[in-house]
Amino acid sequence: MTDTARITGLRARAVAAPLAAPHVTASGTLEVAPLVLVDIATDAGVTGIAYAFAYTPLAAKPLSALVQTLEPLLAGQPVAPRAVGAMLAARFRLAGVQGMVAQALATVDIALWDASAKLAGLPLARFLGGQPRPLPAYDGIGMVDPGGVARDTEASLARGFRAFKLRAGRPEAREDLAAIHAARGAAGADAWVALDFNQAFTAPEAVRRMRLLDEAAPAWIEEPVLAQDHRGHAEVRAAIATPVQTGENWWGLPDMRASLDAGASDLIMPDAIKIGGVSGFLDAAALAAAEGRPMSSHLYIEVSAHLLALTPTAQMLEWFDIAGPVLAEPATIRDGHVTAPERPGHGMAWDEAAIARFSL
Ligand code: SMN
Ligand code: MG
Repeated sequence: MTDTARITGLRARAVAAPLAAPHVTASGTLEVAPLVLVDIATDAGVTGIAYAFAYTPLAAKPLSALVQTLEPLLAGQPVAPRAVGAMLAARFRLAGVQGMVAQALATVDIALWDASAKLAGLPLARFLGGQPRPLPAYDGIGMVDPGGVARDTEASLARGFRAFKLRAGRPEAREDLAAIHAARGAAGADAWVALDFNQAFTAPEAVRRMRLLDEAAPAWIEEPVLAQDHRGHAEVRAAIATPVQTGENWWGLPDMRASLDAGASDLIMPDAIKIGGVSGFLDAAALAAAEGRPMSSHLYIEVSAHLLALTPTAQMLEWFDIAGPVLAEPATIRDGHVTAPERPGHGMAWDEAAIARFSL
């Protein structure tokens, strides 16, 4: 009989990691990456870690405090992410497992999967029965003028990217069309270009704009309407040629199921934290396979690189490097692809000196 490793402590910290440049979307500009960094220590000598993106610096400290509050619930628990997740979900059922509560629980899930894989001495993808493999990745280009889009696309090409997602939703649709042409002018007429409206429009307005943008045949239009408006997504989808993409704002499997039931999208892209950590992402991958939906990732390059490697319908990995500045070995892009590292766990380790600099 083997001893089960048990949790001995948890530490959560808030940081504001710098972004290479402010990132402009149709629903606000990101100046920094507010992150909550979580360490879960075990009596087996390994520590599992995870981070969550807080989106706004206003939310970073409250989320960090919420995660820290879980420590007494976790102390003495086994390093068993699904069992611990079920216990925590039951404790928070009446409060609701959405928003910050869901983010907090997902960081615990990811840190415990990291610890489990480290205990086995395996990279997360191998621990889960798969193996790291190169995944096609795209870079994000902010909502700047066409000259800026061309410059940013060139810089991204020079770093090894071949595919690009443009933030869109400028005052006039023809300006978004000009941005697509600017990106393809830099990357080639056939370059893979997707669009993201970041929930900015009503369904009729999104359809009106896509009538013009359809002609450029983007790879997808992401979140044309409010994320939770599944019927609105379905309405847009029925009226346009471009595939509809959504999923980054689904809080767990119930939102995913509601979206699929509504016929809201052609493609899906869960966020490793909002969907419920490694456990939620694996469940989403199974559901995506059953539904025959191509699945991409949102943020969380490091964990997504392991999980998409096991996703039967994997499509694209989103490159949005929010954690690189606080990691000892940030993710890397090679020939347009990202491959999960062969280090045990998900492979992330903190750069403590950087954390001290960016601490909130
Ligand atoms: C996005 C929006 C806000 C923060 C990070 C990312 C975006 C995406 O919608 O798809 O990358
Ligand atoms: Mg998006």
